[in-house]
Amino acid sequence: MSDKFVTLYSFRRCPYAMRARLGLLFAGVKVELREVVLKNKPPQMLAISPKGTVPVLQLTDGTAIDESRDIMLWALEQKDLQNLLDKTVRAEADALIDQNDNEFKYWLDRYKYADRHLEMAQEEYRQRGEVFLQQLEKQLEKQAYLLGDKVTVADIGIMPFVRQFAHVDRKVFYNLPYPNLQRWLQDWLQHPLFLQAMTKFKPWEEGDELVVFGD
Ligand SMILES: N[C@@H](CCC(=O)N[C@@H](CS)C(=O)NCC(=O)O)C(=O)O
Repeated sequence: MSDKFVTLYSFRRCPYAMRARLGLLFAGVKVELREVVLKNKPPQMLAISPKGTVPVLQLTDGTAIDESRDIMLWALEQKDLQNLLDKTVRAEADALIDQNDNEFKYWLDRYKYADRHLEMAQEEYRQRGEVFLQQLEKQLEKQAYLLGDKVTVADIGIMPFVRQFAHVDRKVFYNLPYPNLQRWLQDWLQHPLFLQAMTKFKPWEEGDELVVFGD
């Protein structure tokens, strides 16, 4: 960790790490980025968070935040120019993210890795996941973002998981009867901060030059 920067241990393709990076970018908080290879996690990361999941944010006082949701919140609590933590919808945002993390993610994993979960057919896993997508579609029928006409923490917290679901089979996803959800996802995939969140970095090694994320 440098003296000046908070450090983010990240993995580009991980949806949890994506939401953390989006939170930092929306907040305009610059961090030192350390790209992790999951098969070879840096001991520096494991020393501060032995559970070994990404993302992990290490604050300048050494404190580690090792839940993606807490990293988004920490970032937006520093600076929230676009009011992503809008108090009027905060409880709804929390409930929707809970549902994403506790229910949708379960079916998403099984849909994505159906060959490792032979109890049900892939299509059935997809349909279970779609229950959440139908709920999102209903929200998006009446507004541009999940909880209104402005971005909230629910959008950035959930978008990476819907993206992963869509990318299991794009053809199938874009043929489902969820035009508003498809439009919402498409908009996110082209959003400048999402594109910035997906910048590629080479895996971090001790002694590397500092990589600043969020410039
Ligand atoms: N609840 C954690 C979950 C993070 C998580 O499971 N990340 C995955 C990658 S997407 C991971 O690091 N898995 C450990 C591994 O594969 O070794 C969070 O929200 O940060």
